[in-house]
Amino acid sequence: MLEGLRRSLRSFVEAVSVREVSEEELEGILNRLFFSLAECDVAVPVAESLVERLRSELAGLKVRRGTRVEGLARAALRKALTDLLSAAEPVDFLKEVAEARARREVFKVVLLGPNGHGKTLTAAKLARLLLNHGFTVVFACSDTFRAGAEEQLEEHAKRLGTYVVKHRYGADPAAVAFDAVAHARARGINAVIVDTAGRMQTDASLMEEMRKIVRVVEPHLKVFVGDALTGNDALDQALRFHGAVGIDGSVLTKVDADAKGGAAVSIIYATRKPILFLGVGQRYEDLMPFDPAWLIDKLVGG
Ligand SMILES: Nc1nc2c(ncn2[C@@H]2O[C@H](COP(=O)(O)OP(=O)(O)O)[C@@H](O)[C@H]2O)c(=O)[nH]1
Ligand SMILES: [Mg+2]
Repeated sequence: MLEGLRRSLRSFVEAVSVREVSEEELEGILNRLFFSLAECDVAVPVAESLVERLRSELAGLKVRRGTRVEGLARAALRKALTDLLSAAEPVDFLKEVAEARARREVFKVVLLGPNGHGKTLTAAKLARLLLNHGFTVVFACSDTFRAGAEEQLEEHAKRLGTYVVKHRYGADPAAVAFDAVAHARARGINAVIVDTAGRMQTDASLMEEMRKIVRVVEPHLKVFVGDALTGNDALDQALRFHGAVGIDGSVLTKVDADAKGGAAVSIIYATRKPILFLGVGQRYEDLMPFDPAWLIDKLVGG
């Protein structure tokens, strides 16, 4: 997990620490850092911003050899990453669900994102988490487009001991979501998780469909689900969905298989919205609450 990014940050720290470097050499080192960040799926504007911050922290400082410099370089990196990642206000998912329950509201979360990025499995993982914390949950199968979508969600529901509200294939996804909310209200169910489609004949009709679901359901959270393995594509898609409906945060999936690690930093920086969870495997419990401090520790070390 995240080895690539960790490695490129570590070689930066080493390059400035092993011996005294001139301003020119520092430029070369920062250049190399920029390219290795880009190779690790850190989006270009994010890599630029990180390098810029490091340049201003480290320039002027007569960079000398030894552990002191290593400490300074690490501190500069930590500071730069903290600035980047604090662009987003954190969201406490379980707390928000608990607060909705206290207000006697059904908590509504809509999962959005491209096909195959992990929406349906994430829906099941979120349900597992809520059930473990004593909430009741129902799914809305608002992917009425892809063959097998209902069966997939029903299989999860069966294993979790919960229920799927669904219509026929080709039905209006917003109507399904609306019915699920009504179903939850009528039965005192705490939360509705709306699973949506990722592919349509045209992009415009998919975005129109998402906007309609959001209009009808008025969700507490609109969560983009993006696959870390797709790197910069996940970032572009996050911005696309954010532009269409205004997301509240993201779940980054398949982080267990992601050797590069740049997608998380890029998505937070570009959307200015937090990552709520990381998907770190195919089991229901493979959902990790995301904490920027954890990421920074993992990337920069102590
Ligand atoms: N390794 C791993 N696989 C995942 C993760 N999340 C989803 N997947 C897999 O990715 C594939 C697509 O997931 P799915 O939920 O059907 O995507 P959807 O089309 O967005 O609903 C499935 O094979 C999932 O098991 C994850 O965090 N780690
Ligand atoms: Mg799906």
